Amino acid sequence: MERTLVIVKPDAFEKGATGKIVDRFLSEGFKVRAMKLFRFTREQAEGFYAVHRERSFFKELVEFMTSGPVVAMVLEGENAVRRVREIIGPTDSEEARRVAPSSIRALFGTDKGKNAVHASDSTESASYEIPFIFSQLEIV
Ligand code: FUP
Repeated sequence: MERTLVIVKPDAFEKGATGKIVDRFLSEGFKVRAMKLFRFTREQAEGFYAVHRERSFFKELVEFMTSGPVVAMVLEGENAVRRVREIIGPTDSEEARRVAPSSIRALFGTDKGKNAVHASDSTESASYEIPFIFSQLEIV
C-alpha cells in the first residue's frame, strides 16, 4: 500500500476546515496512519521545502507556512500519491475552482500561495516528506 503526506496549511486550519478535509480523505477510502498539529519554525519550513529554495516564491512560501499551526497526516491507500493529488486539485485555487470545483483547493483555498493543503507530488517526495515530519514511532 502506498503512503503520502498531506498538510492542512495555516489558511485552512485557521478557517476551521481541518475536520472537513480529513473527512473527505476518509470518505475517499484512505486510512490515516499518523497525524499531528504543530507550527513550523522557519528552519523547519525551509528544510521541508528545500527543493523550492531557488524559486521566486520561496520566501513567501516559508512565511505563509510558518504563519500559524498546521495539521500533517500520513494517508495510506492504493496509488495514494496520485489519487490524493487529484482530490486536492491544481496548485492555484482559482484555477481549481474553474477546472476541479469539488477539489479541496477549490473549496478551501484562496489563490496560488494560500492553497489550503500540501500533498506529496511523487513517491520520491513522500519518502523525503514523511520522515521529515513523523518519527517511526508516530506512524501506525
Ligand atoms: P504543489 O505541488 O501543487 O503544492 O505546487 P508547487 O510544488 O509548484 O509549489 C509548492 C507551493 O509553493 C504551493 F503549494 C504554493 C507555493 N507557490 C507559490 O506561493 N507561488 C507560486 O507561484 C507557486 C507555488
